[in-house]
Amino acid sequence: MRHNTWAAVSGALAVGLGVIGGELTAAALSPSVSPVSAVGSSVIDVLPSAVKDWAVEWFGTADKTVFLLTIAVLILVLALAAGVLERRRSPAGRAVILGFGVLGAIAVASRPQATLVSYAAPVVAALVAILVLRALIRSLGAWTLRSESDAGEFAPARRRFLQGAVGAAVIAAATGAAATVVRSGQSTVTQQRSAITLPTPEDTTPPAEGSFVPDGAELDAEGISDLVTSNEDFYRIDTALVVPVVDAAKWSLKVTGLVDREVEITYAELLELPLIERHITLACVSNTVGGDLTGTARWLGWPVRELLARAGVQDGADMVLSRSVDGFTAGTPVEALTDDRDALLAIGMNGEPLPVEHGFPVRLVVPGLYGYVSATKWVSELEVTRFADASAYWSTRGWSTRGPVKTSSRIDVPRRNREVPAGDVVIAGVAWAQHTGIERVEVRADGGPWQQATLAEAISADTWVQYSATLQLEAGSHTVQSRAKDRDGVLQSAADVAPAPDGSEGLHTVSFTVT
Ligand SMILES: Nc1nc2c(c(=O)[nH]1)N[C@H]1C(S)=C(S)[C@@H](COP(=O)(O)O)O[C@H]1N2
Ligand SMILES: [Mo]
Repeated sequence: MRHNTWAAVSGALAVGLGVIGGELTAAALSPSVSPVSAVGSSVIDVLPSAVKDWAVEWFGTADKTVFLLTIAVLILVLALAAGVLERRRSPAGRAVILGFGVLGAIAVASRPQATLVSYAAPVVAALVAILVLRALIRSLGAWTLRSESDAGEFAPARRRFLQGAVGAAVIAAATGAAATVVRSGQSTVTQQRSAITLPTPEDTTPPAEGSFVPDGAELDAEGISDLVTSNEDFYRIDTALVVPVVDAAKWSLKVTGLVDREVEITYAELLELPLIERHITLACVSNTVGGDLTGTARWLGWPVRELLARAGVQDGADMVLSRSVDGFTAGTPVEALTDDRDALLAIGMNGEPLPVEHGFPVRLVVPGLYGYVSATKWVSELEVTRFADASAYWSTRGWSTRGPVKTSSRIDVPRRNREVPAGDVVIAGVAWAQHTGIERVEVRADGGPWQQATLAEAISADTWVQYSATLQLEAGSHTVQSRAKDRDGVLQSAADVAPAPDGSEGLHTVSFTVT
């Protein structure tokens, strides 16, 4: 192999060892802020305002694996370059690595969870990478020199370099494996979560005399969305590259800002309070018409208004800026958290403690508002403030400050491009207008007259409702649409509107073949 190739390999080995050293240091000292996750999260935070269209897509479909792979490839390319640079123009390669160490430290500094010990990880990473690179490139230099001056003499120098390189690779593999084991050992929060016994709610969703779901809330239409979405199937949207790991025993929520007195509540205190359980349909503002970024769960929690009442919201405050441990913020109208709609500080989802990726130990759930302005997961602070004085995460990135959910309906069956037998064709799906409720749903085929669908019983105004209709369709291709009307008499918008900046509009349109 050419010497430049070996120099590049040296760069990759050095940076690889450095990254592993940094991740191990972070695992030991500061688990929630590793250099790699900090760099990734910083890139996510910085990019959207710079590349707006791209941000819109990122917001909708957070493809974290592709993103992490891209970062890994970028690091690899730079590591290879650093190796070659170090061989040709020492210490330029080490300077590149030092530069990356500094960037890593800046990224760590930008993380809200960072403490002083968090900086140990980028320092260790840079130090290890620099020392290994220098050692390998020196030994490569000795071999190169010999091979140029005396072909017979270069065997020992070559052997020494190869031993060093193989040694580094073996150490990288071993520590990499060790790091994986350490990381999986950090599942203490997962264990803690499964050990929690949720209290019995004082009150459940009306009209729940002994049952959460009224008779007739579920229609018998094959392929229709489950009325209650399972935790496994529930959509997930957040900016967290690595799911925040929050120890419930150490968790607390502070109420600050324009309040008569700051109050703080712990998880143990929350468990002792009279909790209520509500079915609430959550929706993401990025959901496209007919999309699947919406779901209904049974949430167990304490009404946010009770906590705000303890603190005493001062006159003039109109917004609560909820903050997550990972820095995400949402700006919610005070009114939505204090009126009768039962906005919750949720600790349970469908009978289980909140899943880690859905906000364990505590999150907000507010009926009627899109998640980005209300549903803060891993919530740690409620700052009572004014819309005029504060902006939330997505509001500074081109999304609307206010985010009421728009009335919408979705066709679940028939699926797009399916073949269905001629005759009675069942059109079924779900419709939602959180906090207002659905009055009726209509469907039509091929632009014909609207026909009223059968509406199931609603659990509450805050949940979606199943509907179904039977149309007579002849063989051939057909297109069906649905539209909902809310209980204020407002019809679902038929305009073709994209999700940004305040939610999609339009009629879900599904084409299929009748045979
Ligand atoms: N900490 C945190 N909370 C967050 C977000 C986030 O990025 N970080 N995303 C919000 C958005 S945009 C939505 S739609 C909901 C989604 O909640 P889910 O992932 O439990 O479905 O969470 C909200 N809460
Ligand atoms: Mo969202």
